[in-house]
Amino acid sequence: QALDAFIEAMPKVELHLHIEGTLEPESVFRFARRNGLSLDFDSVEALRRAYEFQNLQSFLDLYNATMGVLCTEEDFYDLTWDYLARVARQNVVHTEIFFDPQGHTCRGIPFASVVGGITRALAAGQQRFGISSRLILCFWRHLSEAEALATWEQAQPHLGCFAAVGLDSSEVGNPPEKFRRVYAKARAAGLKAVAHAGEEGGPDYIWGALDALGVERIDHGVRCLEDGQLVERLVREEIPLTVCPLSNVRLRVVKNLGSHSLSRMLALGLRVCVNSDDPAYFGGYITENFLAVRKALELVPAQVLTLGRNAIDASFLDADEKTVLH
Ligand code: ES4
Ligand code: ZN
Repeated sequence: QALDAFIEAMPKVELHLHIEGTLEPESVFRFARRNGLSLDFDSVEALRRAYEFQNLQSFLDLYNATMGVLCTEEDFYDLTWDYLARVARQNVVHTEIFFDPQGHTCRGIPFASVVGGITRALAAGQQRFGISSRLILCFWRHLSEAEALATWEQAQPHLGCFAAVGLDSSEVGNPPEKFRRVYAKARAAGLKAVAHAGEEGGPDYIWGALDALGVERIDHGVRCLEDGQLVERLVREEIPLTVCPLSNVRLRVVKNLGSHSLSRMLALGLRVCVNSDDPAYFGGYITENFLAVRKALELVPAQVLTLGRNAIDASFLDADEKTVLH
């Protein structure tokens, strides 16, 4: 397939990537060993076999547990560096990275160690690989508004490190409206806003993210198709949707890739792009996601180009930086 060679060579922009979701089983063991922690798994193979999920929650249970091996600033540096070194080989030129501070501060890890390790690696990755980046602070939506507000306070000395705030973890039962106030504070401080919505939750969660949180992008958003008026608005307002095809299959948001609505969303004029979400857990980084949808949905070159360009346009890069990538 000539298009596959094009996909591999294409300079790519990633907009939906949880840095803790790049924790490969080998690294779980490496970090556990150097931090003197014991694991519930006997081997790398046993851990990898546990990467089999029924739904979002069964994934989050494992993800929230394995990130417990990340303890020191050096761990966060190495995690981020390993990710950048890997995707440099996939021709990723710009990446916007989520992190979950509450997954670490709840274990007594200083906020500054997390942010320091990640941002030092991002700066080194820019130097070494020429990969530009933005960092997005995510609130865990299964925790309370008070805990999100406390996290926002802890973030104050580091606001210059963040391009945006985001919202992730268990969607259903934790609607966007719960975080209206903390998002208002973040936007008042000059940050942009994104939120996971319409992955397991219905169209109401997407309406809520737009209206209560003022987001500029929707992460996932695949369930927007259940609401014609919502689709019309997303098209009219050119709201980007950061779709994650392999994630949707592995978390059983869709039955299989062949029934994924990505090409239908493109045809409707939605600003969709292809992303990897938690690549260590879902079987692929951005190139594998592109190759899998190319094959399953029989994408043509124009569709691949649109997906790649949508990501450039939807990024938080400056207008002149976008022009260079186009
Ligand atoms: C996530 Cl796929 C997904 N959905 C919601 N929250 C998340 N955190 C990490 N991956
Ligand atoms: Zn995600």
